[in-house]
Amino acid sequence: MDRRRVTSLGSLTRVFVLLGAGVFLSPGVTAAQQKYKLPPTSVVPPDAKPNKKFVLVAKSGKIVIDEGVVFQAMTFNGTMPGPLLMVEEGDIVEIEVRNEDTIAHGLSFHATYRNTPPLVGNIPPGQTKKLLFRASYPGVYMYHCAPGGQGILMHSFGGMYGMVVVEPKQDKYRLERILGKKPDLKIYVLQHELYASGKDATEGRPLYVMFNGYNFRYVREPIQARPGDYVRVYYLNVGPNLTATFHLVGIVWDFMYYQGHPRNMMYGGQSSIAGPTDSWVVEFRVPEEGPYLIVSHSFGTQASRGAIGLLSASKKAQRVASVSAQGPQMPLPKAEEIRRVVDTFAPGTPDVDPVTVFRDGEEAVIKMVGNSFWPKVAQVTAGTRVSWVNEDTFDFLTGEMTGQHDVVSISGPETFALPLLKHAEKTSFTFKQPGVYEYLCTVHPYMKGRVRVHK
Ligand SMILES: [Cu+2]
Repeated sequence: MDRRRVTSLGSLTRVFVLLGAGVFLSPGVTAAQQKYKLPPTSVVPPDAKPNKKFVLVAKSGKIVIDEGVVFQAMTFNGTMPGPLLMVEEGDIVEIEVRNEDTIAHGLSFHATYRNTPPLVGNIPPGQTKKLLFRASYPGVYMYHCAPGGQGILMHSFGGMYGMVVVEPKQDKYRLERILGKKPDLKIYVLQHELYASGKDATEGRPLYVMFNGYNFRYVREPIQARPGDYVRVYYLNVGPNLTATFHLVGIVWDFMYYQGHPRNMMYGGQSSIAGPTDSWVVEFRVPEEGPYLIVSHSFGTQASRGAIGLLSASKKAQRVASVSAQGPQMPLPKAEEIRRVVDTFAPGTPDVDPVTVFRDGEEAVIKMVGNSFWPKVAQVTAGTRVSWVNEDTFDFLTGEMTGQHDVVSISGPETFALPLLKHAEKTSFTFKQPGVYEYLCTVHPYMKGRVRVHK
């Protein structure tokens, strides 16, 4: 700006602005600032006595994610998402993490304002570790498995995550203050993606995107409410890849709070945008009877893939006080009732992992990407050289923490054990005997592939 043009009028304006700020703005801001007490971090002495305790058990297993659809998951406590953990601001919390699996796991706990990897970072099979912390900040947080390095990313694709809510003590949510009551209904919604392969996972092409562990879970069983109800939604987008826009058809939020902190308040709003691990608390009143769709407004990649629910309002609704973000615990269907098995890291049913046929005389190249082989099932004729190339770029560290892979036969007419590969390294084997060969990566034993060799 030309300084000569900043005349006495400019100076006068500045005086008014300063006066205005002093007279009208400062007292409010200052009062709020004065009232606000900066919380301590989460660091507590090792002998601090927890007033809340939780146990998270890491294990792998099959879970049901749709009618007749089974997912080979890595879980906390056998469900995906794992348990909904609720504490209050200021609580001293102990989380015991037991690894009952055959591979390393760990824990990353986003409500914790301290260095957690030395405490619960990498937990070998059979071991138990503990995290002790103060829940310093209110909000809606994610927790997930964190064995370290590449394993942190892969175990998130496997389904090891859940929601943590730290209820505020210092402040209240605005609608609670205005209405002078607690919510009639609390809905905890965790949005998450499932991938058919490590390749899809690293490319962000989900097979399913769901709320709380099951495709269209709340379309099948709508959440009940009554007109006039005060509803508070705790929404967390786990991802692990996609950004979501959470929306309720027919509702304008009265208030929304970014990350669930009561001070991060906005008025009104149709949707809340959430990248992976972003969260919101949104509050509204149920305006009248009727169905209200709960969706991720990313229609093609998310809503159509399972991220739709229903809030059903009627005067005589039998409503519950809260809807948990924990995945359902359903018995596995009988063998003949299983339509599909999805396994991100190993061959599932042929409809998700069809056979890729390589032509004669062509080099058959199988990629290793996202701790899975691609294609997972290959077909070649006898005498064909098959090559494996490692497309995983995180080739630091070792064990579950690395993206280095090898190729070792489990069964088949011939045996082979090919060397450990770093990123962009390649190895080959020529199959001479016809038959079906099953193989795995010994670093990540759940990473499996199959080669069918024809005459
Ligand atoms: Cu894990």
